Amino acid sequence: MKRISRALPPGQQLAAPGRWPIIGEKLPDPTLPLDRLEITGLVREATSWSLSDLASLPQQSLTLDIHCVTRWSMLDVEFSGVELAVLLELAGWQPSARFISFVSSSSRGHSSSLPLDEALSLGTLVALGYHGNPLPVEHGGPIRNIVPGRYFYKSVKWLARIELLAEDRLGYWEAESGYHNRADPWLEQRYMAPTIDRRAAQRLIDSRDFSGHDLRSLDASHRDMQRLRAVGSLLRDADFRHCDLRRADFSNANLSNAHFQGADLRGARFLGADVEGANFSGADLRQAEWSGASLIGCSFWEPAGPDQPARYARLEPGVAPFTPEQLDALSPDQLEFLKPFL
Ligand SMILES: Nc1nc2c(c(=O)[nH]1)N[C@H]1C(S)=C(S)[C@@H](COP(=O)(O)O)O[C@H]1N2
Ligand SMILES: [Mo]
Repeated sequence: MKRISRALPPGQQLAAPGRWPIIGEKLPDPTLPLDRLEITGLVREATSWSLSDLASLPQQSLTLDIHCVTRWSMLDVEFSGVELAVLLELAGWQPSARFISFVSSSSRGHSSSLPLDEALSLGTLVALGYHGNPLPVEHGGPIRNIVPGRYFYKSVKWLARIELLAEDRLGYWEAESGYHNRADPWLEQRYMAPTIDRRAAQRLIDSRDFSGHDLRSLDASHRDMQRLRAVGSLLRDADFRHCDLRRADFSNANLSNAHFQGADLRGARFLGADVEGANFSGADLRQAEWSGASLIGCSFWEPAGPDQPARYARLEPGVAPFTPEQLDALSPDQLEFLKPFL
């Protein structure tokens, strides 16, 4: 049995015990088969494996830590299956193959890629089992690749095809959402640089209307943006530290991993927003509205760091802004902090 496990990488926190969050697509495309794996591209011969073919190959078990880019981690998770190296050995690859793409049976053709040598040296597993049971479909079963040492978005659910390529082909999150293509959690490679130049960003900040824009990794820190309209905006990783955002409307926005430390968010609206992994430490959240918002991996306080004291969000005692389901998604120490307010 192999074991790959360490302490938590920077900016990660433990998920609620016993609750493995479901991130991204919830289910595969119902019209596509789930019990076959193709290996194609720059191989000696394209091969196709059924689930039982895979199960009859030597099974390797692997215990590792899951680190999701939205800041939750799970330690000591055990997967079992066939090592990628074994499958590729059987398929044989051409010398021109330098990248590997893992393609899912999903309606959006979800995929993720890695340099081939990296996929092999990291010990990528084509997993069929999870703690001794078949991998459940909501977590990518029956066949999923597992890439140790990378954010979990490199581990594709409902793996249907492995393709060897001469040039890299960005995966779904990497191309659509600016997730970092290297994805090393120890280097916090979460996102690529912003999509928008400084001048265009300044114009939007001045207009206080972000509605419908893609402003990933925008730097808007220390701005006065009271009543900002950001309905439906894409603001992953955006920096709103110490902003005045009183009565801003972030309804249905994607704010995963957004930074709100020290922001004034009194009366702000986050209805139906995705705030997974967002940081609200030290923010003033009185009268903010959260119904339907997804809070997996969110922070409302953070401990003291080398150059800053501990910071706590400000909430009204006795006013419970979150539902029990929303609280379920929080890490135990975040929940502990919120308890007196609920
Ligand atoms: N097909 C598919 N695979 C996927 C995703 C997805 O949306 N679709 N999301 C990725 C991301 S971002 C993460 S964190 C993990 C989540 O796996 P889980 O839902 O089993 O926790 O799956 C990865 N693989
Ligand atoms: Mo993720």
